[in-house]
Amino acid sequence: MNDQVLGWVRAAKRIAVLTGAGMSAESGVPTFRDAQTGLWAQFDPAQLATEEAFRARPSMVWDWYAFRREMIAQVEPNAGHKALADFARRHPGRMTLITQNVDGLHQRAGSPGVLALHGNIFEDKWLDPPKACCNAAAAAAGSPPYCDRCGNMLRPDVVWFGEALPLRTLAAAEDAARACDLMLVVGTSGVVYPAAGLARTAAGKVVIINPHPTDLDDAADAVLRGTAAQLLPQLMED
Ligand code: BJW
Repeated sequence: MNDQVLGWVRAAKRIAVLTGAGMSAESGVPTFRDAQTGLWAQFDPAQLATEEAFRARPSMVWDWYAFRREMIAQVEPNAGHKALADFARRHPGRMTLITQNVDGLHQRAGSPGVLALHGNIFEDKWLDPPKACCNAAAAAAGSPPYCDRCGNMLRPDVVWFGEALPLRTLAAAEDAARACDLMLVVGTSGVVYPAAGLARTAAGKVVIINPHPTDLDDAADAVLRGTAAQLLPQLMED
């Protein structure tokens, strides 16, 4: 382990952690953009992760999310998720955990107050503003489920391209980035904004944990080439 970075962790009063899909890779959740194994190695994201795609092919997009829900429900938080949750338990109030992941694994590991920028794959919301007749608990079974009075469809409560991030969650993440003296950027390619911008506006030192180069490496004070489940337990052990 890099002694300089260990020193930064020990000295930091406020640590922000920004995680991406690589955080959950060792739990068995595929990333998006890894060339061979990524979810988008065979799919065009514009065909799946936009409102336009859902309106054009609701069953196809719904079924893709249903497949991912089933897969994620079967995996467990890894040693990296657990190291962050344990650190938060030992150092209440010292760390803010910001994630782009929709898989809920940080929350299942026990991390408190997770700022989930891109939503939660296990929750649904109405595609169009709900009317009085739209009752999610009584939605007609379908792929996707729908309101049998007005035809409104349920969709996963995740943030697609072109959609705004949850306002308060993003504001809290921006505050944490501006206030931190250390930001750990774990398992993200750093290509999706505004999440990636948090690393560029971090007030403190920026440390990247990733086995491969990322778009944020130029913003880093240190880059640790390794995986989340290997490096986080060593880094967060104190
Ligand atoms: C490991 C590892 C191991 C492997 N350990 N590491 C500024 C500039 C340019 C464009 C824009 C901009 N601002 C906004 C945009 C547009 C757009 C955008 O960013 N486009 C770019 C792609 C060009 N952004 C948006 O549209 C956002 N909305 C927005 O800006 O709204 C504005 C608005 C305001 C007001 C009103 C209306 C609109 C929304 C972005 C939503 C992103 N959604 C997705 C899908 C979520 C749902 C789902 O899960 O299906 O979020 S896209 C996808 O990418 C997902 C991820 O959270 C996100 C980031 O991916 P991530 O996590 O980085 O994964 P990968 O696969 O890219 O990388 C994995 C990494 O892990 C790799 O580096 C590996 O090496 C590494 N790794 N194993 C550690 N074991």
